[in-house]
Amino acid sequence: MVNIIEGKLDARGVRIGIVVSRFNHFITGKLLDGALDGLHSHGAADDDVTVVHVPGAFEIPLVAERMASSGKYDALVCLGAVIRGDTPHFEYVSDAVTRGVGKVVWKYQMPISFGILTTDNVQQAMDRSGSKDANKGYEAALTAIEMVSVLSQLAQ
Ligand code: INI
Repeated sequence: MVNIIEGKLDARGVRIGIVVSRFNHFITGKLLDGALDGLHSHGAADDDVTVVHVPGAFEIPLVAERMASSGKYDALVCLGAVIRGDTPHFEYVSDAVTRGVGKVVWKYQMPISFGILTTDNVQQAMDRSGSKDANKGYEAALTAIEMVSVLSQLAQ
């Protein structure tokens, strides 16, 4: 018989930290709404959810690192929107935040979902910050819940 481990989408009792950047807030606010919707609709209690606002996506990894090291969270959800402009700044910010969040995942071996949009234009970002499944924040929240469940089953 094959052993199958699958994550359950049950956020009851799961302590979640959200780091969300303000840059492009008309998008990141919607990602945050989507993430909170995803958590609430899967049983998360308000008291178990902490939201930290940071200026831009570049600042996300440092705060994620602090939250991870605190031991107060079972998973983190990182939300941001890096939208391509006319300068290479986009490449530097998106590269730094991707690598930075990845390092925190490996250092603390904890589920940290990547709800940071890196898009070529505003329209692409809007298309990914709609409701439910069309919202990468919602998706990132569900990923975090699922990964907490997968890792806890692997630890048994
Ligand atoms: N920050 C973003 O979150 N998204 C962007 O699109 C962006 N662009 O394009 O510049 C951006 N820049 C700010 C950056 O994240 C830092 O906050 C800033 O460089 C100060 O450290």
